[in-house]
Amino acid sequence: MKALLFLVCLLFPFITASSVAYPSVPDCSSSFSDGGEDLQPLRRETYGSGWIFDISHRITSEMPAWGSTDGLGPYLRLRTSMKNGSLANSSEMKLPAHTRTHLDAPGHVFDHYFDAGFYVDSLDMKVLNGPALLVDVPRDKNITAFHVTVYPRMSVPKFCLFIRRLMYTKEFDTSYAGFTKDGAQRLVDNKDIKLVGVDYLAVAAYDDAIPSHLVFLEGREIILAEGLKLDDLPAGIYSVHCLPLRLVRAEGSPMRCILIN
Ligand SMILES: *[C@@H]1O[C@H](CO)[C@@H](O)[C@H](O)[C@H]1NC(C)=O
Ligand SMILES: *[C@@H]1O[C@H](CO)[C@@H](O)[C@H](O)[C@H]1NC(C)=O
Ligand SMILES: CC(=O)N[C@H]1CO[C@H](CO)[C@@H](O)[C@@H]1O
Repeated sequence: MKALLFLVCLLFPFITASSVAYPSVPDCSSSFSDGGEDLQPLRRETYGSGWIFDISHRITSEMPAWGSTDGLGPYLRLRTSMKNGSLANSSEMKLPAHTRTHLDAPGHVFDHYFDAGFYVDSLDMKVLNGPALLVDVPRDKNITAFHVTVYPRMSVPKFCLFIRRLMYTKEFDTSYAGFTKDGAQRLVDNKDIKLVGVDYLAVAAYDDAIPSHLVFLEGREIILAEGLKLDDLPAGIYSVHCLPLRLVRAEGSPMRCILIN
């Protein structure tokens, strides 16, 4: 067994678990109704007896998209339709690679890495699947080195949690907080942290998003997970499993992520 040590945001102790059942999902559920009254699919946020948490957001045209006031917009269309006499319904989709719950590969902010082929398909699945620590951080402050104390010999990939609920507004919110350069550097210096995840669309504040991305991705060791659905989850240790698409020539990919308690 690996020793588990902790990343602690010193000034801001862990919150206690929300009494609200995980999670609040204002943008889905009732609007879906396939088939007749008796034919209703069950859509869940947790699986098993509540020990598997779905931390990916549903993709809908209403969801916030980077820099957009109108959300993602239509992204799916039926190419063939049974109602039109085809043998099957078959849709096609068109999405930005950095849509909703997604990851950033090194080629996202380093042109020479992109040219050299550090695409999503080159990422180490071991980094995306393993022990994770979910940390609560203040929603309205950038995370600086001052806020992050990393104990040595930490051997778990890390998630940092922002409870901002911004993913539920259609309009892209430029006021979200993220890692400053020195905050990012502190995690990079730790060496054991290979996965950094946040719950809004980028790991660093809108005004100054690139420098922290550069710090995180330069070593090609850290994978950034963005747009996670972490609301109402208690801080603590989980097992994380993220599966991006095996895209060649893409510096990002939507992915499905779960946490197992
Ligand atoms: C069905 O066919 C009509 C007429 O060709 C077309 O306008 C419509 O877009 C088609 N719908 C789908 C879902 O394929
Ligand atoms: C976070 O940092 C950015 C870039 O320096 C700055 O524009 C923003 O106001 C900061 N946000 C907060 C909440 O301090
Ligand atoms: C399963 C599925 O997507 N069914 C769709 C097939 O296409 C018709 C339109 O022709 C839709 O109404 C169905 O929802």
